[in-house]
Amino acid sequence: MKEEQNHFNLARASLQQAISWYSRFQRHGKHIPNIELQVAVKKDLQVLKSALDKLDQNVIKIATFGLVSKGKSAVINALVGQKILETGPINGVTKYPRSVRWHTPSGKIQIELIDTPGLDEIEGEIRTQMAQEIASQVDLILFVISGDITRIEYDALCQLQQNHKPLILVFNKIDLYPETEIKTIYNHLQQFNLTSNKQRFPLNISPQEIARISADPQPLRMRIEWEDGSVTQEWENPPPNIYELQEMLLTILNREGRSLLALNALFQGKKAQENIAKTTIKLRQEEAEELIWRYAKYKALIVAINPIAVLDLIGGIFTDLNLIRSLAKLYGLPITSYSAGKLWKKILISSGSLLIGELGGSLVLGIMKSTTGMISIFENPTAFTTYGSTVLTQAGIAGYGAYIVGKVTQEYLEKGCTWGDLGASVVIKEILDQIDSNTIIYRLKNELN
Ligand SMILES: Nc1nc2c(ncn2[C@@H]2O[C@H](COP(=O)(O)OP(=O)(O)O)[C@@H](O)[C@H]2O)c(=O)[nH]1
Ligand SMILES: [Mg+2]
Repeated sequence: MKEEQNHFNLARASLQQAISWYSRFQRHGKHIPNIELQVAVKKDLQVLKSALDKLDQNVIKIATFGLVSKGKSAVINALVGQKILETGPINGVTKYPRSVRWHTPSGKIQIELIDTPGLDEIEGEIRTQMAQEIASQVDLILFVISGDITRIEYDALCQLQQNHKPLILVFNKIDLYPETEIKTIYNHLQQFNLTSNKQRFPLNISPQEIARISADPQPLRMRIEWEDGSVTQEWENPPPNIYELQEMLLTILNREGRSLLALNALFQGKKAQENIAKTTIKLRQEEAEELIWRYAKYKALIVAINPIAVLDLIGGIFTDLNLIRSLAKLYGLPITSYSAGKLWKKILISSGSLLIGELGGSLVLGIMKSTTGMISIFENPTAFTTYGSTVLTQAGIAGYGAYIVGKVTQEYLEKGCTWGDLGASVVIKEILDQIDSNTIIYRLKNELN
């Protein structure tokens, strides 16, 4: 419980920090505000704010997904104990997503149940888009199947899994399929995993995440024998058998509901921030190119005019760090000077041989430059040309190095904008690292790694 509250608070702080950062008008330093950019990131900023709102409302959203007539609407009715949503055997009773409040027996958690049209009811693009949109907003997914799991359902499940939401496979209508065991469904899933081309991201559902229920059992014909010896037949509606799902949901929500909320809001916020970064980098492209070239020239110049080996190396590093900071300022993406240093190290590793060559070469050439420059020039006329060409080579490599640093910085700023202190990615990682292995979130952790 304490841990859950901590996760919740961390997520809040992280989102608040991001909102205040991206709402700040002056975050682009001295650069002229780009109106086009402000308009372009408006929607993502809104998403960021709604992630925080959702956290504050403290309502857990659960959506049903599945093919038509599997009983998605019936499952929600059974959970709330009322026939609120229309159900029916003909295709397409549920036309639009609808949501229903569920007051749980304990009353502690607020839950919103979202009913969706069947995945096979609306056509192609729109269907995928709507499903993904809902899936990206909810905290938990109930995927309803009955009879057996089909290839189409398996594919839909794989696609939903990309949202990194906990998922319960609801095997409905067990009154019609009393023989089917969880093990059977599980084995079929495994089979699909083996024969699919998605082996790199196999569907990851454990038997503990499969619930067998009958949300709206078929009426039973009852034979009634009366005292006077007469016999009549009557139809009786058995009550829903939803116990297994209810237990599963309540356990999850009590154990990790708030952590789930926190994680979800963070994922939503992370995506919005990455979008903002991407848009910013795209719309500031020209200014950035100019900046990078200017620094490349600077660096080449510093290296060329500096006769002392170690100093030109240090000068080069300074230019690189400044370039990183200037780019971060231009884009207005969060980066501290501490992370500029770390970024530089990363860049050094990632752009590998070239920069290391620059460093190594810089030292060797620099020393040659120092020795030929300081001592030999006066004694040996050919040393002068050696000095000159060494300088040119070294300056060229250094300038190109700065260019690479600039390019890689763009990439890192785009991906790394959520990796600072209290950044969404950092907090997500922290929550996942603390989570117990018996939780449903734990599965997400493996999925994300
Ligand atoms: N036998 C049986 N029928 C069910 C069960 N759950 C739902 N149904 C029926 O299946 C049909 C489709 O249900 P509905 O909830 O509208 O499916 P949806 O399209 O997935 O929302 C309806 O006629 C329901 O009465 C169940 O547990 N057992
Ligand atoms: Mg329906």
